[in-house]
Amino acid sequence: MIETKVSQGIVSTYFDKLQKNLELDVAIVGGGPSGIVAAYYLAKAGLRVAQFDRKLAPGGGMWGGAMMFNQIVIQEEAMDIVREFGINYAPFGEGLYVMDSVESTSALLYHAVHAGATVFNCYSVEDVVYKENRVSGVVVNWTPVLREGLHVDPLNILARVVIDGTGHDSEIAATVARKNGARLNTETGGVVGERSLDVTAGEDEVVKGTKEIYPGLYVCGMAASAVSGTPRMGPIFGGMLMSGKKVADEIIARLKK
Ligand code: 48F
Repeated sequence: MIETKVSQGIVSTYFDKLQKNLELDVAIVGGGPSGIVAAYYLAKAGLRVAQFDRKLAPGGGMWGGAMMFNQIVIQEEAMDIVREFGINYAPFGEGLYVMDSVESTSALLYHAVHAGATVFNCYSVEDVVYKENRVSGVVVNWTPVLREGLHVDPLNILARVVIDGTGHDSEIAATVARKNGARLNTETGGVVGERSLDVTAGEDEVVKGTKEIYPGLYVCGMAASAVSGTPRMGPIFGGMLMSGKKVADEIIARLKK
């Protein structure tokens, strides 16, 4: 019967997909622009990568441009990445380019999945797997389960490295520090906290702050900014794309040795 065939198609292939992703090279927490760019380059390099986002529609803060004016701005230094994803753009002077935020976000997501990354939406990462003083995976649960406060245990997924791409709250780095008394590779040993807005410094420093901050745990995007205490930069997205590419390049160099 067609009705059950439809259900079978979904259930059997979904559980195949989940099972294939229980042991990963890279688990990316958060589906914002930095994490999606990282997913794309990691998958393109042939690594097993999955990305988990608690929302129904991953994409983080990129869909809405600024104040829901759905345009974004990107500077010259990041334009190679924009071209790699085939996004339309228009020059706006002073080395800046504008593009449609909906086209940009959907292009990032499309290319990441097409390159071989698996995106699990509606998944919240509530903890990490922490063994022998290193981060070794993620602990996931359905977002609606957590929102409802239901008493349901999560599932565990192992990964050789984990990327915290959770944005302004740097949730994973904060969890690792808080729960395990872990000393992060930052000035204070903890999450320093993002500073107020400075576009130039923010864009530059977010890329510098993109690194391994604890054995097995990397940060990218606004999570990198929050962890290292660098300024926010507002709705210019080049730093997010470059941060995603940098974290991917570092991990590829390490895991492909
Ligand atoms: O914040 P977000 O867009 O990440 P980003 O890559 O980009 C930041 C920019 O959008 C913007 C900015 C730059 O100019 O300031 O804000 O740093 O997206 C983070 C994603 O992570 C998900 C969340 O739903 C969002 O889509 N997320 C956060 N915590 C968790 C999570 C979690 N614990 N588990 C799963 N997903």
